[in-house]
Amino acid sequence: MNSPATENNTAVLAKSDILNLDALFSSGELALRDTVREFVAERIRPNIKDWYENAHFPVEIAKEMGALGLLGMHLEGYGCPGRTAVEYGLAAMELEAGDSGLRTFVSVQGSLAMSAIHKWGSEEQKNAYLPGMAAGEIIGCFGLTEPTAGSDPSSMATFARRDGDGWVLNGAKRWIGLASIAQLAVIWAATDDGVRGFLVPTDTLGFTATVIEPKLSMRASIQCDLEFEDVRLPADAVLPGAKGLRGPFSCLNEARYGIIWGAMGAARDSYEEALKYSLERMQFNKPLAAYQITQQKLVNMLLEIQKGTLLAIHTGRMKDAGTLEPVQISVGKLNNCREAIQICRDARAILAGNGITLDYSPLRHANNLESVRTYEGTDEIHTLIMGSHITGIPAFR
Ligand code: TGC
Repeated sequence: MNSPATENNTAVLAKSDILNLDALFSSGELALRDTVREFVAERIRPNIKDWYENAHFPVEIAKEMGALGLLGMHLEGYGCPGRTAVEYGLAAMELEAGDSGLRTFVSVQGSLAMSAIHKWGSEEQKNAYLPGMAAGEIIGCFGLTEPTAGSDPSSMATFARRDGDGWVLNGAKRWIGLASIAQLAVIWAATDDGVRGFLVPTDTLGFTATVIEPKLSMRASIQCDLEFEDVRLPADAVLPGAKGLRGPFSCLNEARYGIIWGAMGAARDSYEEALKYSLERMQFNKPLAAYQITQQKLVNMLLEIQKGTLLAIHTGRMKDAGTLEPVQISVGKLNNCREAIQICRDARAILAGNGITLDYSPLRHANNLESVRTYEGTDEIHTLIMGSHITGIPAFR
């Protein structure tokens, strides 16, 4: 039997948008998606195997992403691109089709560090940092999670005490993306006045960032342990608008929102890899795609990709309309991470032995998604946020 794949891969893949979801986007949104898709094809796809194998984050890509308008892209003013939530989502989807680690960089920089300053910072802080961060000249990180405070940030031990006009910071953070290459850290700490956010230049005496390694997931990305030993900060280091956990949680909403889209990017890439492979790979004198079990796997993957993408689009439209609630973000993050990881694993199964090499993307994506389903609220936390919403009973404690 002849294989149709090599004749026209593009035409085969085009049939995968069965519901014609592309019709739900404007021409401007599709153009932005294509630009990011090209960037991923040129800059990420040819290199990701080496970056992943060597646990390398290509720091030079920060300025390239800044030039493309990918950093803080849905923030207004202060040199930020001012794109819509849907456009930001489409970019996240394309970037994560390349690799979750690269999408995570955009997310930590834009949705966490920049959005903390944009939402809660003074005019002076916004002017000092946001233009450079949007350009990728200043890299930021966001320190909330601690060695003993992951799902429950209210138990954080990091403390900032008043010292004259300023502050002295002591404590530790864990799993902080980009921290060893960042110039600026947004650090959340308990104070006598509740949780506050602080802007900490990473060259401040007493600030240490140590890369966590080796990792089995998100290897083309950096996560760190942080230590603060009598870190002295001026009075104007504090973010004036943020008081209590609402401050960091509202930034997590932004990052969780991007994941709804990003996870579907990793799933789509895995599906496409499996579809192409199944059309080319001959066994028992016919392509794998000719077997009913393979077709069932592919169809089940595609069903969830189309549903998950619809969920992302709906969520994005609500965000742009200003009606999106945190519990609705939990719906998308929980569902799309859960489905994406299953899709990547099923794609790996179609690739069989070849699927365990870095020559193919699905197992790399599946491993990455173990991190993605864990950070910004685990599956369990998003389940409990929804459970609390529908029953009125918070079961976190
Ligand atoms: P609770 O008492 O319910 O709320 C405390 C205050 O926060 C408000 N709030 C939110 N505000 C905006 N958006 C949300 N999603 C919010 N969730 C809660 C709430 O209204 C309240 O405000 P106020 O003004 O009344 O004080 O808080 P809780 O502690 O009971 O919440 C429970 C729970 C489980 C929902 C929460 O703790 C939670 O979401 N836990 C998960 C934490 C999480 O996602 N951590 C991941 C952090 S990722 C990270 O640090 C690394 S970033 C990635 C990287 O660097 O690579």
